[in-house]
Amino acid sequence: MARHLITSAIPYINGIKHLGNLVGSQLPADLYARYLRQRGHEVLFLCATDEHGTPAELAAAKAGKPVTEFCAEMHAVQAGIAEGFRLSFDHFGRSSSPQNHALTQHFAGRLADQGMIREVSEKQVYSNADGRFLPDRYIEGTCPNCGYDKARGDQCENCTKQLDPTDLINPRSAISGSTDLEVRETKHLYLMQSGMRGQLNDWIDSKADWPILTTSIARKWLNDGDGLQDRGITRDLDWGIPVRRGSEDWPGMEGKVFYVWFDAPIEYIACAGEWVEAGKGTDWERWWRTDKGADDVRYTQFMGKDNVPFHTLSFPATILGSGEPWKLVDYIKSFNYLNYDGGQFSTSQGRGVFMDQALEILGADYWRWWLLSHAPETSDAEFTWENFQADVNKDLADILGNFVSRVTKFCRSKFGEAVPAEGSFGPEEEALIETLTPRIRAYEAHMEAMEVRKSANELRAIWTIGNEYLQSVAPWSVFKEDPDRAAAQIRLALNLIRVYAVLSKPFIPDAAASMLASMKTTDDSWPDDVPAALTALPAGHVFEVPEVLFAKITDDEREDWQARFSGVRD
Ligand code: B3M
Ligand code: ZN
Repeated sequence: MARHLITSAIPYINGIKHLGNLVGSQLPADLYARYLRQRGHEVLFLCATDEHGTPAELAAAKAGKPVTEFCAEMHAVQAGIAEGFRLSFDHFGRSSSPQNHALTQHFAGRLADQGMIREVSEKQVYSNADGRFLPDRYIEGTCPNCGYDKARGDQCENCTKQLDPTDLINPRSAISGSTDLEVRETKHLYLMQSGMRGQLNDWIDSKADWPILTTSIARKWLNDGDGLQDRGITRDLDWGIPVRRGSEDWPGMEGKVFYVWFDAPIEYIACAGEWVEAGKGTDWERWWRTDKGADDVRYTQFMGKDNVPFHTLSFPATILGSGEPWKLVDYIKSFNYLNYDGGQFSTSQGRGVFMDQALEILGADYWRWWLLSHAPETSDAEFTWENFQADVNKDLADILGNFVSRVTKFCRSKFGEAVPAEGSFGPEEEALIETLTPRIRAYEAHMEAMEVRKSANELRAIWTIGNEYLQSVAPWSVFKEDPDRAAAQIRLALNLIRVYAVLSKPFIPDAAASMLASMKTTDDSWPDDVPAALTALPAGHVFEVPEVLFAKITDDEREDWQARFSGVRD
């Protein structure tokens, strides 16, 4: 039994995330959190909305609402959708919380005390047409590194390089498209992370077990001459955390706020404080301070590849630079992109299926299963409606659903709705148990290693074993000659349903719950001992035939959805 702190990249507040975002952070984080809880570990799984910065201001303006009201509403919307997908956060916080205000100001103060902050008088892009300073991400242009022509001033989405707006070739305002930009003088705080290259390099070097995707991105920017430049951590904006040095004013910084990427990762920590304030826990420092018990916490972060530089360079620089005993991440699981039907999912262009829309057409388990079993781990993956229909129908309806339905219905018709007592296990049953045991051990190993696709493949194989067993022993034929033998087979198969429910719960929690409910058991103990687990439901234990677990997606539905989601969302 260990203690696991798990965070998922915190979704930005300005809109609802698409399925590509979901599978790249929150969903695999949830899979891991659920699995570890089931195995008896103590888990704190945190997520939040990332609420500051210009995109929130602009989205609020577009919605005609004050930004605080907009954020509160959108937080509630996102929390509801997370619940719809059964994301089992211990707390879903807000980066605009008082806890994050205090902690962000605290970190800035500490960093200043440690000589890690310098003040820079800099020239910043002002848009005459828009009447405002343009934050980095609201300047677009051509990436000097890869030539991509829609690079943003903070980062190139194409090659992941962190940028400064003045690096862009042919810059323009992303708000109005205007090129009438001028440079004005303004003062900002810079985090002196460039001096930490050696320390960060050693830290990344010590992470030999991290996914190559994570370390390759980190190394790329560490070793690239300007990948670890000092970064501005303040902005000329209204909406954000006011720049203060701890609890003191910061002369010269009046009216400015911290950069959203400075305060967002600090929210991982602040969120634990919000969790306590919400009455869900008692001691957050035990998870985050190595001087207060967090040494034995294992901390895992989940995120899409575009978020890796901030988590491997800037946030660790903040933590290390503070000189305080905060917990550093132990493992970063990162993901490639999921593409949509021959192109990219795109929030800005409204292309693809968004989380709210997905739940309008199908239950969470369909999406959870398909997304996780196609997680973009070693390369980008692609969502197509044909593949979604085919795989969901095969895996969930034909393999798992069909097994549950055949076993329970056959039992009801021949023996009634209770586990039959007659007969005993023969060589086929011994063989089944023998194949199952190493499969379950392999599944555990993949789940522990956060190998999402491999875990899904193993789970599917485990379901298939049941179907194949049923097919080969054919209790419906055996029954005619030897009803006792058929009874033993069905006793085993009914027990297999319970075991399947337990193993499948991290992937498809709703179906797992229905399976356990139909088996009328609350025993969801993990099958450490497989033979014993297959006798957990004793002879005479009553059950009921469940409703159809997974209805098949019809061709009509598929075509309908394909048409409905072919355009762009406004
Ligand atoms: N908010 C991801 C996004 O919404 C970004 C992650 C922050 S993690 C500290 O695009
Ligand atoms: Zn680029």
